Amino acid sequence: MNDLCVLGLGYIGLPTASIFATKGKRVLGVDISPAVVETINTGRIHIQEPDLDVLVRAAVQSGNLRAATEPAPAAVFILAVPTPFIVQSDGSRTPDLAYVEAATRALAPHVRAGNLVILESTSPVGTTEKVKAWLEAELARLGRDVPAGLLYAHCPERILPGQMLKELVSNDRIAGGLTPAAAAQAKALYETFCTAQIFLTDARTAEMAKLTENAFRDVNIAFANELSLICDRLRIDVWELIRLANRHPRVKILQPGPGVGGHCIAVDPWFIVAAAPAEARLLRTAREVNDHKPHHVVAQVRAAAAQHAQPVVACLGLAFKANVDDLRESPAVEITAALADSGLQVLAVEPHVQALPPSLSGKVQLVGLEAALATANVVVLLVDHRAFGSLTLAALAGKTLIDTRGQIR
Ligand code: SAJ
Repeated sequence: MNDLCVLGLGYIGLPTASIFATKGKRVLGVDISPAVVETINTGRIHIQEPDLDVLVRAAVQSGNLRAATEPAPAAVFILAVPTPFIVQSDGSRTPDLAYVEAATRALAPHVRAGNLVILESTSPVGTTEKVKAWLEAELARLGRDVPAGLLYAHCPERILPGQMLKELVSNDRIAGGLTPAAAAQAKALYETFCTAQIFLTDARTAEMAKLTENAFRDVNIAFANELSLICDRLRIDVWELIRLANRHPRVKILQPGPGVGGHCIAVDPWFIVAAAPAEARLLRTAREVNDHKPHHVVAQVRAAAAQHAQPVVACLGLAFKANVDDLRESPAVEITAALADSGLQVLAVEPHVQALPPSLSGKVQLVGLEAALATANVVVLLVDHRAFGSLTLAALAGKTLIDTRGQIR
């Protein structure tokens, strides 16, 4: 029998399944995509993350990691599926737990007495309780009794894209159980590879802790983004301002950018806002400030383009942040699409992808950095990729530069 069955082989499930496998656990990785399953079973990967290819290859070659489209019995089940939000007609965002519910229900034929079910997906408060209720409802539907001693815990991941493998091992973790025994068993499991501290708590506190961490960062980035708008109005260099203010021993302002992207920080605060709308006023405003920033950048670029008789805009970077290939919820994609939709000729440079996402294909041309700089007269730095690190103001002489990351000096 498998020691572990990990449901969802994306940015969290795949590294987690692989690291357990390299530590000697027999792991079945499950994904609904046959293409993902086939890729992993041949020791390759479908996402980009430094050193993940080496880890997955080692896990598969050891014989301890196997991928399939259906779960199978295991001692521990880990749910690592997406938890997006749904935009309601009134503009509010509510969590979409459909993937968690479907993955939980898929476990029902396979759970046995004493199994531990761990929810790793970032989830609204109360989701671990729902996992238990969904599993019990599905067992009833199948005519099965609830196996004795099933345990449930929430152990949110905290790893930073771009540094996942390091942080997987060295970040402190939280193990929140529906019961103390569940939390203790989850802790014992993660000690297989986690060299940092693992703190025990209840599932609701663990769920809220994960949301709180990302909401904290969102509010702090919103502060920086709001400062950048204020500085634009007051004709102050925001980067210089932040550098100077951060010399105060208790001030640590983050960096403004084109907006906040990715599947975590731009999403998770909404789970708190949806659960406590009257109280979460600052969190909602931070989301609105960060979501507004791409519109500000689009307006800046359009104003700059209007100064040229035949404007050609080069958008440098499409990923949601530096040195990753992830275009999900990327403000850079949103800005590039909006510029193309406004009728401008737009070239996109993204060294981390081979093809444009659907929202851009047919609208903009994906080109190399040199080709873009040879043609464009308006250059918009959207992502501070290392690949753009050698760009200087001198090299861009004669062009209008909009540097949303404050990188080019
Ligand atoms: N950003 C700024 N200015 C900054 C820092 C970030 O504009 O000073 C932007 C980035 O460009 C990006 C977005 O914010 O668009 C988010 O990037 P990030 O690097 O702050 O965070 P993520 O989304 O890659 O990962 C976060 C991390 N959470 C925290 O740092 C509290 C990570 O530890 C979590 O595991 C991850 O979310 C997750 O999966 O929840």
